[in-house]
Amino acid sequence: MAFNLMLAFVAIIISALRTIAVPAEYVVGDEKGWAPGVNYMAWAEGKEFRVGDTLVFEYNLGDHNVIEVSREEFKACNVSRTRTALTSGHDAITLTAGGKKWYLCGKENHCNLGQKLVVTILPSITVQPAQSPNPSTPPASGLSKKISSRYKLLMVVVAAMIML
Ligand SMILES: [Cu+2]
Repeated sequence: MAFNLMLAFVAIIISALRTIAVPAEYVVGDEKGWAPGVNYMAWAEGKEFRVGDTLVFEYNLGDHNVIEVSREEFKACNVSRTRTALTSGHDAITLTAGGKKWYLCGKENHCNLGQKLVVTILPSITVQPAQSPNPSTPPASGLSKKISSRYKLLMVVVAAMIML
């Protein structure tokens, strides 16, 4: 009895863990890094940035910097307020909220040369594991996915309480 419960508990935990998305780390520009003349629009296209993910800006110390700016400043390549620049050469920014974020390099005319990045950050969500091959199972809608992962979490809690 206890063993069966334990097996069920382990199965539920594994199942629940599979629904949790692992945060991703993106090196901005990949091997080109953070530099003028790189098309960061193209780089960002098709990527899904989510809350919890990290952007890493790689560049030679002193050559560039990273400033988070407003949409207007981004468009104009003109930092109109006093803002703190990141200058380490390996600037990691963890995305903590959904929505748009704008970054540019504040050195010389680098922004005008394309050293600017806008990202759209999606909420961190749990991702359902691959559909079971069972054809009788209809594809779950977004809502039922949420309910089912909540249900799994509830089951984990219940199972833990029973075991304690
Ligand atoms: Cu620069």
